[in-house]
Amino acid sequence: MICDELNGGGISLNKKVNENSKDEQLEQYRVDDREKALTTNQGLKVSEDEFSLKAGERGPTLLEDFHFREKMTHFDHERIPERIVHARGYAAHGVFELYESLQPYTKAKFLQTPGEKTPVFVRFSTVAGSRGSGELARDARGFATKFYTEEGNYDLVGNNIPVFFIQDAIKFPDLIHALKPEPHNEIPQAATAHDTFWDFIANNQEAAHMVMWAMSDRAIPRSFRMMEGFGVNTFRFVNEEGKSHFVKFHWKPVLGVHSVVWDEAQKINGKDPDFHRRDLYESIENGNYPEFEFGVQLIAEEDEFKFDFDILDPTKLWPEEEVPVKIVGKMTLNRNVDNVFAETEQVAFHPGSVVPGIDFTNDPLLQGRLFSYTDTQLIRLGGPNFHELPINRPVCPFHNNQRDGYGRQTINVGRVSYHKNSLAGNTPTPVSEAEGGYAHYQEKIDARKVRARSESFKDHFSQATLFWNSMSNPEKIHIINAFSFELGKCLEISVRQQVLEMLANIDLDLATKVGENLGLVVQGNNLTSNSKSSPALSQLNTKMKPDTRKIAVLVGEGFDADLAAVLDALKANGTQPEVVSDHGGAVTGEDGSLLPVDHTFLTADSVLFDAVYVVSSQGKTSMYNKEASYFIKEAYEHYKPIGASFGGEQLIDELRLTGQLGVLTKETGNSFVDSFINLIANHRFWDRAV
Ligand code: HDE
Repeated sequence: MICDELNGGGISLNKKVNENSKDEQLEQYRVDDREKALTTNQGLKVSEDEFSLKAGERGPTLLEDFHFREKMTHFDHERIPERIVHARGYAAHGVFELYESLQPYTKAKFLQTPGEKTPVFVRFSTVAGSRGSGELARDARGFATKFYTEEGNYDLVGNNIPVFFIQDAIKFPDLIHALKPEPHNEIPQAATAHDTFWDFIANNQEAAHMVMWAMSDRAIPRSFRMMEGFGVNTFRFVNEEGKSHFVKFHWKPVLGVHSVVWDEAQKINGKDPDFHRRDLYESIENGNYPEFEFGVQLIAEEDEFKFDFDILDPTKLWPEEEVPVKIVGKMTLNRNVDNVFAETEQVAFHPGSVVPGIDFTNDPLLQGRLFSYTDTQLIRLGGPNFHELPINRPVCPFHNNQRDGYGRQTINVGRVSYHKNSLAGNTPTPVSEAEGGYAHYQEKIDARKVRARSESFKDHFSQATLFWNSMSNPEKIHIINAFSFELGKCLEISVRQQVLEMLANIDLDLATKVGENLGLVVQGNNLTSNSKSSPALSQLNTKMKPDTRKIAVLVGEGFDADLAAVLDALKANGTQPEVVSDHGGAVTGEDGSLLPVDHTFLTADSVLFDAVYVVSSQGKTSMYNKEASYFIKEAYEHYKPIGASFGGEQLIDELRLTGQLGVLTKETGNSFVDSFINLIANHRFWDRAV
């Protein structure tokens, strides 16, 4: 489609929408202040910016100092309300490319032609914490994508967990009140480990399934680049013939789904609370563009009732083994934002921003979301014109009779701002469905108005059990430990006991083990008898790749001259070795060569790396050995791969780690690199005795 008009800062004239369209549009708003004269906002050149205007050098500041007043007033108003949920987020630009046409299922233009590219903007987030909170909180992650299509913006506002806590949007304020820090003391920040959250869960057992995910490794991702995304709600595709399919959306990370361990997560929150945003930012700056494949699960309308769960229930997933995920495209994030406030903070997503061919279902959570998102932007972004902010503007023209409001930028010319009219030839005018006008799917509804929940939504445990059954042994241990940690932080024994009884409805063994850790006895029985499992749910079945993994290379003075070749080989295999030593600057090799030091033991920590490589050094101090030993032992306890060569084996031996699972000491040269890369690709060695 050709965008044939310039629309209030829209894209250039007569230009087809392509992967660069959004960037070109944003370019019109970029301002580079470097090497310019300082002015006020009125454009007046300023001669002095150090001192306010005073009555005498030691006298009071004068009201007439308009420069001081403007500067200070602007500063005083620089903050806007943070998002009530998903406040802590980070975003990037990218492109979505379609592999396979979805034309049989949807008429959405950006999903028709293989090879078609659409600009996207993606914001990842945690849910519970405020804007400055640590990023390794145990929490779901938001995964919101804005597609700037030729038919308008399409927002896929998802999470990294495929189900949700509640079935009806009316309970969302209750859930979030329980989840957020407790109101009497505002503790704890960005954590579910407190009484009100677990009290809510135990008394609203539709949350059983989601809480299993939230206590699993999924809630502590290694990277935004290594987590799945899910649309969660059931949407509807409608094709050119008007035929409809139910659809669930998926993002699958090309690097696989990987997590850190809980002890590590807590330490990272202290050592580097920006760990996830730094990872995303640096990956893009280094050209390691994060990639996610796009998939859809489709159910024909006539098959709506063929499943042993209600396909509109947002606490249920569609097992991939029953309804395969059809991979049809890929998104690549390739550009960091220029300004976090202007883009990441001001972006406004809305699951109701759809294009022709994508429609809603009666999923009662989705129905409520359709109201909430615009409403929240009105307070957060200060009025009804947030669609005019550069990051939110569609790349195609938009015309209607909406006018005025705070911060209006468009100058709508002419005197007609109403429909119908004769003075402007009855324009802007609605267009037919055939011409691209959005027409809602004509679903037949024949019902009474009731405040009720469908009987088909009342099984809260079968899929919670399915999830549990699908976990590998280490994943089960992590879940048991997570429940034990969270409930252990609850002050009310009654809350702990109630959750334990809920767990007994999912799996008696799970409940018993958590009970043992808490010193409590399970009273109830296992309600469910679901023995099904879904291999797709276990992270042990994910893709294993060494790409972009960070290796801490522990080096002291006097290292072997052949080390450089090993580091090059590790880089050639896609990993990122970074040198850590006991001092900054550079370390000197036995042949006099210099190796720049990236971090010292003061500024780096094993929790910030995926693997450790230990190299000998003749000039090691006892302090070096102490620091390196701590580093290695901690990495070992977090199940990470460890390699040693050029005499580094000695320290590994002293730590009694030689021969342990995932510890490589016996090989050298290319064989060492190959074996070490395999260990790194393995991510963690869960079966290691710690
Ligand atoms: Fe949201 N959600 N949500 N949510 N949500 C918001 O909108 C809401 C839900 C999700 O990076 C808010 O702009 C209700 C499910 C993401 O800017 C708010 C319900 C899923 C983001 C809101 C849900 C999400 C939000 C707060 C239950 C996964 C961050 C700020 C009916 C599919 C988007 C904002 C960004 C943000 C409401 C449930 C994902 C208050 C009422 C399920 C990724 O409107």
